[in-house]
Amino acid sequence: MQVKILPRSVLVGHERLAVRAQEVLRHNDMGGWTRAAPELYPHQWSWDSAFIAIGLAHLNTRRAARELESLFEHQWKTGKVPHIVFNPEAQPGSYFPGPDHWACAAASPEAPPAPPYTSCLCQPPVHAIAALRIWEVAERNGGEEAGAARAFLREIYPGLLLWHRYLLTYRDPEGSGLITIFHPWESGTDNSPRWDTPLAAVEVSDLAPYPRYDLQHVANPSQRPTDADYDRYLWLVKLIKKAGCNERSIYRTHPFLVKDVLFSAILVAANEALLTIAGLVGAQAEDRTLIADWIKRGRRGLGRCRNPELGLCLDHDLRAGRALRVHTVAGLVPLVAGGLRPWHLAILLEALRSSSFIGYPGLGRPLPPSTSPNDPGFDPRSYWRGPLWPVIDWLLWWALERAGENQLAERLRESSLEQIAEEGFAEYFEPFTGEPLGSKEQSWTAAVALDWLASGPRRKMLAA
Ligand code: 2M8
Repeated sequence: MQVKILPRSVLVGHERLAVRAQEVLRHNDMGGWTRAAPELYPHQWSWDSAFIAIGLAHLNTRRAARELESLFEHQWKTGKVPHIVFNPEAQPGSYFPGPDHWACAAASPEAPPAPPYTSCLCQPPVHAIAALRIWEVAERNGGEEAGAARAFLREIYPGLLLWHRYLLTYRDPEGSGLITIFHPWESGTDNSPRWDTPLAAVEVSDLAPYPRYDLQHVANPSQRPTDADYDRYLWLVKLIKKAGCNERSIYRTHPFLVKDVLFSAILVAANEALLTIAGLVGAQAEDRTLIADWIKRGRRGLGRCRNPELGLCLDHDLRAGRALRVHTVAGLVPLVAGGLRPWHLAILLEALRSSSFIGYPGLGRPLPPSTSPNDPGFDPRSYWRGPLWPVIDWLLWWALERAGENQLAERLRESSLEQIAEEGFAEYFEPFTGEPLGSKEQSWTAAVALDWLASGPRRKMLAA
C-alpha cells in the first residue's frame, strides 16, 4: 500500500526523520514544557510552545496539552500570554535579557506570581490553532486519547478566550481588527526589514552596557541581529518597563507602535480555531457571536492593508501614520487568515509563486525566503532578513491546504522535509545553498517536521 505512493527509500528516510525529530524534542523537554533550543534559547517561548504542541500531538496527547497548559499557567491577569517564561534552572549567562532584567514585570499588578519570571511582551497567538490540532489528531486516533483531548479543550478554552480578548482590546483600542506590537520581539520576526523604518526613528540614550550571550551560540555573529538593533531592542524594553508594562501608558508614549499583519492574520486563523473549540466545549452563544465578530473584524482590517501594486499586505506604522513598504513573506499572510475571495487568493498565489518569492532564480528549493531577494533589506544569512524558516513554511502550507491549493501545499511540505532531512533541525536555512544557520536542534523545526510527516499523502493513503 505505502509503496504505491512513495518509494521505499523515501519512506525509510521519513521514518528516520521522525525518530530524529522526536529525539530533538525529547532532548529539549523540561518535564511539562520544552526549551526553544538547548543553548541559544533555554527558556519557554510562547509561539514556539504552540508549534511544539502541534508536533507533540502526534506523540502523546497529554504531553502536547501540557505544553500549552504550562504556558497558560503564566498568563497575565489582563489575558496576555507572555512571550517568555524563564527557566529558573537555566545557566546564568546563557540568555540575555534574562529573568533579572525582566523581574520588573513581576512588580506589575497584572503579572502572575513569580518566580518563574516572565517577560512582559507577547508573541503571535498560534495557541488556539495548536489546541485544536491536538484534538484533531487525538480524534483520529480515537479511544482514551480523544477523551483526554476533549477534557483539555474544556480546560484551556477560558484562557484562550481571555488571551484573544486581551489582543482585541488592549492591542487594538482602535477596533481595527489589527494588532499593535510594542517591540519587534513581539512580531517573532525580530530583525525583519519590516521594522527598519520604525526602529530607525527610535532614539536611544543612556543605555547601560549589556552582554550579547546570543553570539556565543551561532557560528557567525552576522546570523544574528546587529548591536545597533540590540541597542534599540533594549531601549524599547527600558521604556516599556518605565511605563509599568501598562498598555495604556505605552500607547500614549512609546516610540514603536506598529500594526503587525502577520500577527493579525494568525489571530484571525486562531479565532477560527477558537470558534470550533467553543462549539466543541459547548460555550455560550455570546462567546460564539463575539469570536465570529472578531474574525470579520480581522479580515476587514487585513483587507485594508492590501497594497495593490505589490500584491501584498503591509504593516502600518502608527507613529508615522504610514504603511511599511517592504517585500517580506509577512505580506502573504491573508492566506493564513483565510476567507478569501477567489480573485484575492489568485493574487496572493501569484505573489508566492513569483520571482519575488519561490520563483526567484537560483533558490535551492521552491520555498519562500523570509524577505524577498528583491527587497533592499534582503540578506540570505541574517536571521529574519532572508533565510528560510520552517515554521513560516508550515503556516503557509497549512493555509494553502485550507484554501484547497493542495498541489502547491504539497510542494512546500516535501521541499521543507527534504531540506530538514538533509541539513538537520536548524533554526533557519540559507535560501540558495540550504546551509543550516542559527541554533541547532531547534524544537519548533522538529515539531513542524513531525506534523508534516504525519500529514502527507502517505498518511491520507493509510487512513483511506
Ligand atoms: C527569536 O527571538 C528571541 C527573542 O524573543 C531572540 O532572538 O532572542 C525569534 O526567532 C522568535 O520568533 C522565537 O520565538 C525565539 C525563540 O525561538 O527566538
